[in-house]
Amino acid sequence: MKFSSLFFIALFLTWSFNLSAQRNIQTINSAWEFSSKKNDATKIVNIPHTWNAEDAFEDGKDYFRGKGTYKKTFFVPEEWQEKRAFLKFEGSNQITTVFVNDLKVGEHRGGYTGFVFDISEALKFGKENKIRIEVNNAHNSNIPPLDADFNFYGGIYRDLHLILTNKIHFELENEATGNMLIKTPEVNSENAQVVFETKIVNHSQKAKNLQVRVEIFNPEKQKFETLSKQIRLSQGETKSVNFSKEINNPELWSPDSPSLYTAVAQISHENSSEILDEIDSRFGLRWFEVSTEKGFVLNGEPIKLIGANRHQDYKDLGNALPNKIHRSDYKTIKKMGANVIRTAHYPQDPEVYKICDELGLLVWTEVPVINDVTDTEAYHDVSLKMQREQILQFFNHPSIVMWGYMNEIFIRLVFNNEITEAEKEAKIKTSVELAKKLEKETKRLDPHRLSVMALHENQLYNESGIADIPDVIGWNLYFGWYSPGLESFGEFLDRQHTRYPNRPLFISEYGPGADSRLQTDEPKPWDYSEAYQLKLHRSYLNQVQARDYVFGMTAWNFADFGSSFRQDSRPYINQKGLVNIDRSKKDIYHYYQARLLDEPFIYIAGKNYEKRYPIDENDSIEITVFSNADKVKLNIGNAEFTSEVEDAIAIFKLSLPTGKHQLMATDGKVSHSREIEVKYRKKLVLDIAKSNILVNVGTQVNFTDETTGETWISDQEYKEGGFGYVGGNVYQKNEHKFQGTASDILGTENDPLFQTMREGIEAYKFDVKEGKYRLTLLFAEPDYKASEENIYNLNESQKEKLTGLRSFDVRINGETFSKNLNLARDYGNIRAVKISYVVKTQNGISVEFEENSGKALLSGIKLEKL
Ligand code: GCB
Repeated sequence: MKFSSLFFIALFLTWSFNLSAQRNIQTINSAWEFSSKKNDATKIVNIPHTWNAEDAFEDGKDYFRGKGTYKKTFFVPEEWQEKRAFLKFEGSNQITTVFVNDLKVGEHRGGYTGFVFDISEALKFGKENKIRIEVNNAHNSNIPPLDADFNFYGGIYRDLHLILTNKIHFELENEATGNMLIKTPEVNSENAQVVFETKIVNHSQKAKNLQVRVEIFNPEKQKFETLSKQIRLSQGETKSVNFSKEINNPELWSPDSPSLYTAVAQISHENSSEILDEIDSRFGLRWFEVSTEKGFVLNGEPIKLIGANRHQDYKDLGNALPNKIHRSDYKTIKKMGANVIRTAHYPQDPEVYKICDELGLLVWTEVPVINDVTDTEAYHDVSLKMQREQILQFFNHPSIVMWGYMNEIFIRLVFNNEITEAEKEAKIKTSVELAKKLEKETKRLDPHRLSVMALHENQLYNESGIADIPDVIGWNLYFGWYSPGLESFGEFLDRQHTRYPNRPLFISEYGPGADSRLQTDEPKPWDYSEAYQLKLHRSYLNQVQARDYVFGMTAWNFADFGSSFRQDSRPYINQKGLVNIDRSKKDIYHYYQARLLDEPFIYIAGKNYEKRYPIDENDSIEITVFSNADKVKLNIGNAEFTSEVEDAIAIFKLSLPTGKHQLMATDGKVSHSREIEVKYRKKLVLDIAKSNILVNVGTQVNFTDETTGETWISDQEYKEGGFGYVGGNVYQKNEHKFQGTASDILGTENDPLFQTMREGIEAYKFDVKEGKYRLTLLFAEPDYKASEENIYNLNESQKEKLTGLRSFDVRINGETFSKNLNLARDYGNIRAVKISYVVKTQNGISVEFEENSGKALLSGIKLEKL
């Protein structure tokens, strides 16, 4: 069959609905014809879909933000004349316009909430029909988010459903998207007051006498109540029908016991058993309050909230995730011992709130009003609409305890040097006004939950009064990362508490970037090592545990996520995750398990730190064990060691011979094993025939290449009989960062290896024996400002002029191997450069760097015996 006819079949859809009286819901995710302005070639895609899954991670800060079009043709049977048809989107970023047979049936602004369009009037019965959906993710100053540290992936990235109902049905449109609202205004351990609010639409040509029922099922799925009302609906009328019920001895919902009730609402004709429409929803019964004295109190019990934030993207998928991944993420979070989650920075997939209800995870959910506000009515209105949609769509979930509406809203303002005082005042004014409107709307819709916003470390939030608007505030605090000093964290909190003694505080974000490829025993801020991540999280956990007025904390972030402008050790990825973007776990995830789980837990840290390179046999190796016991044992062969546990950490300092060792840690109830391999640095030059020497020059961190499995060990100063650098300094681009350059190094996946370097280096020496060797030097020019294209477009004489920039000779054992090496001129700036030299020596290798202009530098060095 030719492709064109296959194509036609793929897109020609006959909806095989069973035309029973009740509503019929089905996904229409498969085989849409997709085209976009970026790439004119049409292709067939399945929803969930984003067009930015790849380009948001490619070189350069931009990814396509514009219009994408989805098309499909389908046959609508005659019988549908008796029905109403709706399209229900769970989320599509960010302006979505739907046409049926070229008639516009609706437009929705905002990328993170659901919406429903009634397409009934646009259908042609007994004929083919066309749907065209245009989605646009271009920057729009009237739609939040204006700016944020994550990718605004475009597309219909959540499920799309077609819903067919009887002409008499529960309302689907408007922000509540078909849910009956279930309110629990009063709950205590004896009684729960529950209100069920529905809206019924009569789209038929006649007035109708109807019966509306709500059946209630307990968490054991037994029906224990049927509430019922008779109503009369005239033609075209929509009517609210509410029920209330007092439930005695309620089975309360909590993280330990997430009991869920179910309500099923039905419409039938008066005196008829035939059901015209049916909807259902789960709900939970719980109450809570928060104060500085008691912290967060759920069902009368204080509970310190500890958990994480979570973004909705994933390796290679962008934000177009199957529900399975949404569910498994939250299971992983629960298994960490967390009891709270912040769905930063936007409402997430409906599946997310379902799983949080089921697992028992408390939720702070928020709308994406981030970093900046536009002072227009349109921007304010969309923000308010988003909050309405979020609240009404997710109202029934007992897991949700906080409705958020702003994140770091003054951050752009604070860092903008060009803004005038008057502009600044105007920004503050419009932000405060919007916050007041959002607060009012939040409370109007739901007076029983807490309202919240997240602030960055700046007093403007207090001074402007914005921090006093919501019930509670969250601070996003990055002491020990963006600002110096881990202890400054607690000091900051204490100052806040002294000034605002009645304000319960939440730490909505904290954490450093960490890369599983980078390991060290001497962690420092900005080295991206897992050890520094452990150090920071340990300290923050201790400091929060010591302060009752802090009612909770959520780590930034559960998983690494895409952010196209970031230039960290993995470019385009924010690496503050407790797990990687593919959800493989970093050590820190297991540390939280040891801190938070009640059941016995033990874990030998260092999943990516199995090779250890101490200096010599007198130098001990540090083995870190995470455990929630008081004491743990570590067995290596026949030897057994015991250590006390502090802050869920036991440290064993051991001297082990060269070679592989099986470690087994136990607390007597559970155990964990790991193999490590020890190689002493002093022996490396003697053993060069057996294994190469690879050094990550300019840093105290070991780097493991994920492709080759090779470890580039931390750098060291030369000492006789060994190897190491002579002269120079650790390169530091930004005085705040203690080492390296924060740039995407072109032409390599091993950015950290090239990002750190030694500048002004005089020599690198290896005291190896006579023989033939391959010596590989790694460089990257970190400074040169001209763009790469410029360099390639220059003619020879123009290039010659650039020799004034950094240039040096590489001499090996006195012989010049590279003359006038000018990395910018010859390769381009910020590009990985690798040069291998074959070297014959009688005794030792000494690589000397002779500067012609600027300072010499070196990123890495590898020596192999040939
Ligand atoms: C923040 C923001 C968050 C960023 C994070 C970071 O304060 O709220 O969106 O991703 O810092 O990693 O810089």
